[in-house]
Amino acid sequence: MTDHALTRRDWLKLGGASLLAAGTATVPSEVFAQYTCQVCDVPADAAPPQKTFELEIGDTDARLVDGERVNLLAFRLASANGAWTVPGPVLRVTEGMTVRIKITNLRKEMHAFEITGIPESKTEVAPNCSCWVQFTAPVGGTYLYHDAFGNTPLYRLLGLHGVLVVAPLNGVTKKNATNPYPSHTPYSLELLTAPQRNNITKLFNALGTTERFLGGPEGKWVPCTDDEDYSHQEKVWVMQEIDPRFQALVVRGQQLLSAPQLTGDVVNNFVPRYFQLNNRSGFDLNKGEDICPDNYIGEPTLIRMVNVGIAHHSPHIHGNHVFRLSQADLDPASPTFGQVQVADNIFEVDTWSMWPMERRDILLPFEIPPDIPYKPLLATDPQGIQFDRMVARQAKEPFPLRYVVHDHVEMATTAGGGNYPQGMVTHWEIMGGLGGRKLQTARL
Ligand SMILES: [Cu+2]
Repeated sequence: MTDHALTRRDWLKLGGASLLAAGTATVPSEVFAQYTCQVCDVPADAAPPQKTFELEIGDTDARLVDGERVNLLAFRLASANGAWTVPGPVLRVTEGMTVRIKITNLRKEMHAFEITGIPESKTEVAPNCSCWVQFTAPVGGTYLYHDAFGNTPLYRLLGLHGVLVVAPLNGVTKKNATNPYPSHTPYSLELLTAPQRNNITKLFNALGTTERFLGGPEGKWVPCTDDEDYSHQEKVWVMQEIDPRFQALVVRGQQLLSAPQLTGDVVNNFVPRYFQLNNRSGFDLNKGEDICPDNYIGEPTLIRMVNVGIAHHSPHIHGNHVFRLSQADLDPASPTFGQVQVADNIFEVDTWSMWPMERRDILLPFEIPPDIPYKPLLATDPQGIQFDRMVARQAKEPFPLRYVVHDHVEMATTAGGGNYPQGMVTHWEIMGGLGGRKLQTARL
């Protein structure tokens, strides 16, 4: 790299090449062969699965924020009857479970499947064929499934990616003299090192029980149930990028078009023009329960973030700091490559890095923002009369309070080559003061 300022392309290279095994091998679709289905069933004597998913690989399209349309490769649950989604469906399992996944390739080129950090989940699937994989769910955390066929990020960038959430087996803190309410955490406490366990335990126990994190027993983090993609207190954000020149290679029902000038070196040829969360950007991210946390004070929210693109991102939020709970080990040379690393020293940050293939869990505490006129009154008025005035719209800052979420890597706040702020920009929302959810539910 030269000593002048980084160009856009250099940034992309930095993001992609430094962390990915950036394959320059021939892209699979260059070879148009007749495939026969390989035998890839789980052995007849394999343990019976406790959870089974059937995924299909096919194609779909999407309208981008500026009206452009692109074709995408997509996953769907075989049972979903036609609902192809990018990212793919959120798969939820519990640590230690025997999980079986059937992958059926409805496209006309070879595809592959793997879950980062779970080597047994890896397979390849020929056109119109199915393969089964079976594995034991690893420790609690956020995982990413994707198609890395040919050892390039091509199919991942074209849309074949999704999140697997592993719920912990022993994630609940103990009730004792100093801790009146057991707290759910996203991690298996017994499997953590002492510093990790202490940090996670202290933070999740503090929720709802301290002067800073209000709410009492209602102020706890509540995990998603098994059949939910997301909930009030748990969101899944998939950061992705679109280069329409690559998407144009996807033609519905046909083999991927051949374009060696692009696919011969995906990382260096890919120039993202759209920067998205869950396949939307800018105006299209102004609402959506999958993305926008809209909760009351004292409803801490976990955000599971993965970056499936090849650019580096640096998300930043206003209003509250977040707690950086865990990340994936991204060092291919590390013996724990791909595994979830829970922080042994939890940092409170207002921006954090998201390298390609990074998976990070962060906790948005929904504490009282430091810049609203509520906290000074707390000592004399624990019920928060000022908050009541705000709810009644008698104060200068009525609810909801909305705070921006955006990327500090500025290019990612644009769309279509400069249209600002139509990129990776959204918001979170404080709907009201303490106990607001209860009141709202009572009214309904
Ligand atoms: Cu900002």
